[in-house]
Amino acid sequence: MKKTQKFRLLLDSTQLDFLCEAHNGISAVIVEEAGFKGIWGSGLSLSAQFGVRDNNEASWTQVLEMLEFMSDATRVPILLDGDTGYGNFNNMRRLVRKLEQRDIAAVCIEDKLFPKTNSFIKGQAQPLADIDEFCGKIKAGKDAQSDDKFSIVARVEAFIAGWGLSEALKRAEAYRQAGADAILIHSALGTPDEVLAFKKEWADRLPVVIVPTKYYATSTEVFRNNGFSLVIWANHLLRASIAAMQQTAQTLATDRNLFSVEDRVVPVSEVFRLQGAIELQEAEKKYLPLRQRGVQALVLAASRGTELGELTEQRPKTMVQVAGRPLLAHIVDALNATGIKNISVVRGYKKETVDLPNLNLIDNDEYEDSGELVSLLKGLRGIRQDQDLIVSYGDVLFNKYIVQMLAESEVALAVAIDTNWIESANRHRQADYARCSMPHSRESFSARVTLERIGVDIPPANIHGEWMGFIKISSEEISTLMKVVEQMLGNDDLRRAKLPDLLNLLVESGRQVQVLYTTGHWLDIDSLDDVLHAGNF
Ligand code: SPV
Ligand code: MG
Repeated sequence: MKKTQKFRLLLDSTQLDFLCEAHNGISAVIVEEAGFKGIWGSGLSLSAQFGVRDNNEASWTQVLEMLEFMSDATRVPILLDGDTGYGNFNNMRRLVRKLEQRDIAAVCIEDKLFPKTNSFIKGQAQPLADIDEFCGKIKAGKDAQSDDKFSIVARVEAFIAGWGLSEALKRAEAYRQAGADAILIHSALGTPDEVLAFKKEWADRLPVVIVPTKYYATSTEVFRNNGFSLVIWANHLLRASIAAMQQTAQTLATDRNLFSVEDRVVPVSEVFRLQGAIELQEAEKKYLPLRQRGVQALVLAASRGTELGELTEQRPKTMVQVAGRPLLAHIVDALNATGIKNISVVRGYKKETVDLPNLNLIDNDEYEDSGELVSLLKGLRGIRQDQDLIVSYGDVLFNKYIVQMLAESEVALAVAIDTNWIESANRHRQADYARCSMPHSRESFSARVTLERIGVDIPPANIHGEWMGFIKISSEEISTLMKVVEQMLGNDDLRRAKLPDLLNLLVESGRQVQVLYTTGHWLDIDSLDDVLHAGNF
């Protein structure tokens, strides 16, 4: 339903409804969230939030700009407090057209002179508009609207200016005949006497709107029982925010710390929520190329690395010093060098020693009687689900281009395979050899090579390379992979399964794991000899 129609229904229904003031985008959202069916674009509050007086010091286009933010941020109709219409009938026509373009449902104009003054500042001294002139303005506004549900509320200031009931009724009737859709009868008394007297005589000729700022102690039942259409809470969010801001500013100025105020302010996450940050994240998933969403890394580093003997008595292998810094620091450097900042590390053995800054630390306290898959699952559960992922072991040194290549591949799953596997074989290392859909060659450069199997037992004639321990997983694939790992771990025999077992299972079940061939430029640390080598890497 269009906002104009929603507002007209509020006006015309026999039930009492309420509008609450808002003065910018975020206060409009707050009003809507609180459950109000409409918003009062208060002239007092809008001018106050600009830091100027309610005397048309802010131009009408400045008001209009703010209204556009308010309207864009909400679905409930906005009734603009349009002061006197910012000029004569001609200004009023243009105002109505501009309001319609911004999806503002209605405007209220008051029968005073431009530039106006707030009704609560020396109201009695304020001159009223000529009735005929004001009627012309209403007619011009009605003729200018292109949506026949757009509403014009005529505000009668006779009581404010010190005139009596008969002047108020005379004016209201003239405005009704000029085409107004409702009458706002304003009063600065501390009791509802004037508006009640008006309503009694006026009866139901047109819906009647009131602003009980000064007669705030009156029970809402009185308004309901007397058949008013709309009650406007005209400036209370502005006043609430002024009180909160003054208190916070005072405390900050005196205490000079943030902890005095932290409990009194909303968390920044609430600001983001009100701004609609979640919608943008969803849209990014839909529209942004993967590369721009960023890539994260998950380093599996829970095991001790007993093969390094004494070196890992006090710390896990990932924290063993290589060229004066822990292995993990070198890994973090290489990841950072490819632009990967979001790095999670699964730690287990001597976990308190894995304490480098800027890491998302995930604990695997079952590291002793479980395998890599348990660490992987804990890791997958503890990372962002909306970024592509590079999984790495915590004991490899590598040139950044290897990770870069993986990060840039746009497939769901990919692994890096070193064609220089003979070197490992010559060093008599147990390596994770890979059999692929085609060997590394000129053709394989442009072909889509996929993984067929990883294992330590592949016959040399079938080996196409050595898996370096990296897996690239696209963000869309993370949740699927989590389910596969959960299923595998449901089987007790697979509790100690390793990443190659997972890759083999994926391949066997028909998933494509892309192979990216590279040659050398990495080193895994499996022996004291490797630690020494690593110093020169
Ligand atoms: C406003 O909210 O700007 C109004 C209502 O016009 S009052 O301040 O009561 O005049
Ligand atoms: Mg006003």
